[in-house]
Amino acid sequence: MRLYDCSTAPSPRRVRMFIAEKGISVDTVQVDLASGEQHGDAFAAINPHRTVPVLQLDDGSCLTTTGGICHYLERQFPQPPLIGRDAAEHGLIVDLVSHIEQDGYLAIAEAFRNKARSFSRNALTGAQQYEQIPELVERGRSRTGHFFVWLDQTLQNKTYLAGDAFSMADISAFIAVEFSAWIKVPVPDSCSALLEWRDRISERPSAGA
Ligand SMILES: N[C@@H](CCC(=O)N[C@@H](CS)C(=O)NCC(=O)O)C(=O)O
Repeated sequence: MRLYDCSTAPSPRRVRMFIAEKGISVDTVQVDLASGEQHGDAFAAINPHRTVPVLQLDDGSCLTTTGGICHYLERQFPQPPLIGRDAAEHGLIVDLVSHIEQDGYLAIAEAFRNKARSFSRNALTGAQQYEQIPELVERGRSRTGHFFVWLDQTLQNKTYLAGDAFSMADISAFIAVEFSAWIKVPVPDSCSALLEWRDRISERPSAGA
């Protein structure tokens, strides 16, 4: 197996943290997103969507989303379980991750990619070029604030997002909260459950992966 990674980007960091929690090691190849390596022919042949992370399996086939990669690793390395210990918990974690991606990552990316000069013709990832829409910057920032409130409410009286067990939902949300620093939207002091949870997750060795 080989992980196509970018040490500075949030999505591959989710996979690195997942791998660290599993206690396994995977060879990695750095893809230089800043210089546009993802758009070169060599990487486009590996992932036509031109994003990282990508997990290349031993037979040469490639998984090209964080979700696909983490679900594959969960099947291959079931311990410790990170996507649920039973059917109900599995469904809950998949639900949570879906909301975190829609309302967290996409909101932050909307604010970031529609502002940063380096993305002036690449407001969305992938082969097609899309111009920035400046109005989406404020909308993304506002959505990020609502995302924090939702996380805070979800964490009331809980150690982890899905309950008493650490999971892929915590990994996904923790890195989304870290990603929000890129748009300088801080977690408000009123979100005390979220702030306490963030401190708890940041103490895990995998948080530095
Ligand atoms: N849906 C993909 C999204 C991955 C993604 O957006 N990755 C970003 C880095 S965090 C990327 O590769 N960006 C390439 C670019 O900006 O051109 C996943 O879940 O893995």
